[in-house]
Amino acid sequence: MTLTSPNFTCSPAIPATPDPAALTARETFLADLIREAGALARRAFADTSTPQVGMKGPQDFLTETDAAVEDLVRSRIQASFPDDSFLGEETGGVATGPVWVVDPIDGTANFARRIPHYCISIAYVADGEIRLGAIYDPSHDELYAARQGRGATRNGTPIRVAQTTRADAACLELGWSNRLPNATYLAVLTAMLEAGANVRRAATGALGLAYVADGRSDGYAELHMHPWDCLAGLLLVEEAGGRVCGFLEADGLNKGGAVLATAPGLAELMSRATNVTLREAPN
Ligand code: LIP
Repeated sequence: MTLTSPNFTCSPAIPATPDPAALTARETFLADLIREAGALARRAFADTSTPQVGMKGPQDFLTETDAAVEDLVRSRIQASFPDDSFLGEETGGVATGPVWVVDPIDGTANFARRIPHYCISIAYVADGEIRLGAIYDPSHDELYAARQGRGATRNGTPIRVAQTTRADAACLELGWSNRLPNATYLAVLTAMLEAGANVRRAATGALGLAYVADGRSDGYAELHMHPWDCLAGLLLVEEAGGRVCGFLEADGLNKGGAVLATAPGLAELMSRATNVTLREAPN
């Protein structure tokens, strides 16, 4: 089975390491942008008129708000950083050189059923590295942010992954979709449960990853995710002291791929249960 994400192409990354000032400008811009986009999503969520919900495929929902948020984010980025590329879940794009990778509403299935557990996820990738990541939960006004090498925060307060080491005290999250056979996910779920862990699924992988970074969850795994679902969250977890898989190294920007992010004390359990290799822990 070849798993490729639709509607965008990716050419070899053009090495481009933004200078610190250019990255700081994007970091500040991103915090303001994701809150503006979150306010749009929150207004739409509060609108009790019948939401327009379409289906992109089995169990793959699309709301008017997904499209509206992506349009807003794309237009703001193109106005402020016209030389950067854009790659969005709903309108695609070309991931060459420095690129913004955007999920306008992650947790669309929740949003469509008026479950207040969804977020906006935006990452900035340059020179083959995730440089910036932001995940905003409009329902709780929680903004998760990270810059490569400078830690992770929630609403400006530094966050760290959990110190959990015992499987029978662990709470993990497993995501799934119909891009892989059910048996594949059931094998992982069985391994986690038999190890003694508790397992959740909340239908927004980005928030699931943010919660690992924040110590609210001990690990997140999903055996195929699109780049817009996971890049911001992977940076958050690594910057908060967690262990993550090498998503970009496995050509995830072009093909998507397996995602694993975990508290350090559960790294071996999670890697064994999912058969996903983790990046070496930083010194
Ligand atoms: C969601 C992902 C989640 C996956 C869901 C869905 P969306 O993204 O964040 O990891 O398990 O099936 O794909 O579609 O809500 O943006």
